[in-house]
Amino acid sequence: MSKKRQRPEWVPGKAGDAYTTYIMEGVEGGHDGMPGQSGGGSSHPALAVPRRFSVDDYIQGVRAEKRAVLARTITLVESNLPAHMEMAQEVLKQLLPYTGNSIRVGITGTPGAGKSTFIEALGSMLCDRGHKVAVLAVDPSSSVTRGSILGDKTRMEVLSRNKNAFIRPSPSGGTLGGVTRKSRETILVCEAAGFDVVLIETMGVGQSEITVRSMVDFFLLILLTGAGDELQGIKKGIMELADAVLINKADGDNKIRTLAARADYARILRYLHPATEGWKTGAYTCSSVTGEGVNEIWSVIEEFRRVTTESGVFYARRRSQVLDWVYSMVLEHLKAGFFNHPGVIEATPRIERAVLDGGLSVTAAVRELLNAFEGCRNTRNLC
Ligand SMILES: Nc1nc2c(ncn2[C@@H]2O[C@H](COP(=O)(O)OP(=O)(O)OP(=O)(O)O)[C@@H](O)[C@H]2O)c(=O)[nH]1
Ligand SMILES: [Mg+2]
Repeated sequence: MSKKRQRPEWVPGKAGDAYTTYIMEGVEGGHDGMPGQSGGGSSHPALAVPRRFSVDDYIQGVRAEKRAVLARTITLVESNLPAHMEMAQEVLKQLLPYTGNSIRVGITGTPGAGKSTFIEALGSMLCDRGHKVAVLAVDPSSSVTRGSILGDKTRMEVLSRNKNAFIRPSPSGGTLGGVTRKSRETILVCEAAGFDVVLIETMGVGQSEITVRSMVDFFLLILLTGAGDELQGIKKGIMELADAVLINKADGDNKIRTLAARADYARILRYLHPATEGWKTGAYTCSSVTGEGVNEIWSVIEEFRRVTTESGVFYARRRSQVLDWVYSMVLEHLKAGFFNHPGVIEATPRIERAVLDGGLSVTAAVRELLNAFEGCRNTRNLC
């Protein structure tokens, strides 16, 4: 097992800041997920962390809202090493009673629509009001664009310095399923650390929107105007996932156009199936730069929470999300087990060739692959 140690990458100019976020890869080496005291966030004795953490150290640190321990716990949760995963599950189990007390908001939209800038504006406003805001990213391509949320493109410089905010870049590596597990568990850890607002920026396209929808209470779609076609390639399906559509950049010369776009979207939304039972998805405008309209969107989110809590939809969705999570993980495991099975790996080239040459039907190919996986056991009924 390699002892590869990850070098923490500090946000420029923030070294020693107890509240600073730093970017770190998922753990692959033989350590327990943190760089030890040097990377723990501070040389201040109150924040110093020992090299090896027990389950109790994690729990107590998270519950005491220590940033360095929170970051370290998330790193543990993101680890793919079996020993870390086992420990992470024990930590999560013990943190579970303290989770669930946040509003989870997913934010999606076309590239450059202003998602990060909006999060900076909303998050800063909420922190000023005494909320504790965690910002996470879900990006299935993050193994390539690792850390982009805090990279050159970041619009969260102010928020990342706020003592009430915690920003975590996308977990690195793996399939969307792997990234999702890490993101969901990270939400729980943040909640146990007392964060009452969790904002999740989706950075991928397509499937990641559906995945983020399945882990949040409120889903916000940020759009722009003036991009030619009014729907900007946003499919009807994505609009049907949204609890609010926000047309951003309502400032300067663009303001008047955003108002027209808002009316257009409001009209379209009338014909779409609402994402949440008993809630009417509306269209709004805001400027993340001037801040105009940001407060209004937060009021919409609060109203959503009130209405859906009263109707029971809020917790019904949370419960069904947990079950979805269980079965999506079961499917992930089955899928990985299938494609990594030596018999399947060996048989695949021959079967693929036979199907493409027309010598084997698709159904027969499926049966052969399943036979290779299960050794002829009970596979006939599946085909
Ligand atoms: N005028 C104006 N510009 C904005 C507003 N919001 C964002 N921008 C600008 O739009 C650009 C993209 O903003 P981001 O917040 O990075 O957009 P994003 O959706 O997070 O982008 P990706 O993460 O790359 O998909 C930046 O140059 C912002 O300064 C706004 O409300 N008004
Ligand atoms: Mg962004």
